[in-house]
Amino acid sequence: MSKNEKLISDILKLKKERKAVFLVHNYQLPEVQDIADFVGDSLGLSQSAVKTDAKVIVFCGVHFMAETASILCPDKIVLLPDLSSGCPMADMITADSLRKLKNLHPNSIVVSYVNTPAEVKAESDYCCTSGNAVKVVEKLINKEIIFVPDKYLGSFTAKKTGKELILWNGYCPTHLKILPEDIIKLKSKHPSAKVVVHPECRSDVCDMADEVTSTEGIIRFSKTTTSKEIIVGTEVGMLYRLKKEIPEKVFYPASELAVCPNMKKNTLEKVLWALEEMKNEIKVPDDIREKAKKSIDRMIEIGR
Ligand code: CIZ
Ligand code: SF4
Repeated sequence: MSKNEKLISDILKLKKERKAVFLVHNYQLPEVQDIADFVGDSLGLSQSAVKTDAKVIVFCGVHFMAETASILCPDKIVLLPDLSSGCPMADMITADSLRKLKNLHPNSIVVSYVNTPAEVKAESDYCCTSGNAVKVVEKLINKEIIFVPDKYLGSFTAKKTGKELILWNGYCPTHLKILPEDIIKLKSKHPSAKVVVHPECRSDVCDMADEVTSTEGIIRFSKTTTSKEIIVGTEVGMLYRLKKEIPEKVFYPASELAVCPNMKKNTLEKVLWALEEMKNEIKVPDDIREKAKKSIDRMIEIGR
């Protein structure tokens, strides 16, 4: 038995004993994606968690995603295998700084991207994902709309909806590694390839794409496009799932440098240790949870 096979067999045995479910984000390591019950985006994963009767959720993703699972599943124990796996973009905004911004715009309404700490969601009117930001903002009739923290998703959403948004200077350091020249180079090498990128990419990169969409949107686009070759502008972990689910097509990462170090911290060993010791629990306190849940519920309501 190889080292990984032994680890996986130990993990699966404990998983059964603990009545756990494994939720794994699209950007996680291949071997971690392979043990998942569900692979997907942060909101989709949390919503699938609501539907299971598992007692324990092992969330292989970053901190704000485990918090979102805790907000939607308060009766379940949510474990994050590596507690230090945060999201630098989510940490670019705090509840305090958002309150200050709201004070400057007393008539505004706040939309926060799911990549935010729970305290920020609690200060927000609406939550949104990269997949539904346009739909959420379109629905709002307010004159002043604050959008935090991603200025690139915010700019993309402003352009698509034709609305002016009050933006925050947040960004994803990983997606910023993807440059226009990377797309130009790949397009000249593979002229019939389509380009799909995540809206966390720079605006000039988004402008060059055939489609700008969330990770789940990238899966859908890749399945439905008639093109056999696809250039993918997002975190490189995405390529593993794309190749696995759509083996008949060829995928090129827009940049090999687009690696999110935090997403790679949840290793198989850490999944095992978290389950063995039932440690690294993420629990959002009730007062914050209730307020944060309202912003998520309003978003889900718009999606219906
Ligand atoms: O919400 C998520 O899972 C993120 C951060 C990316 C995406 O577009 O799915
Ligand atoms: Fe945060 Fe970017 Fe990593 Fe996603 S890829 S978790 S937005 S740093």
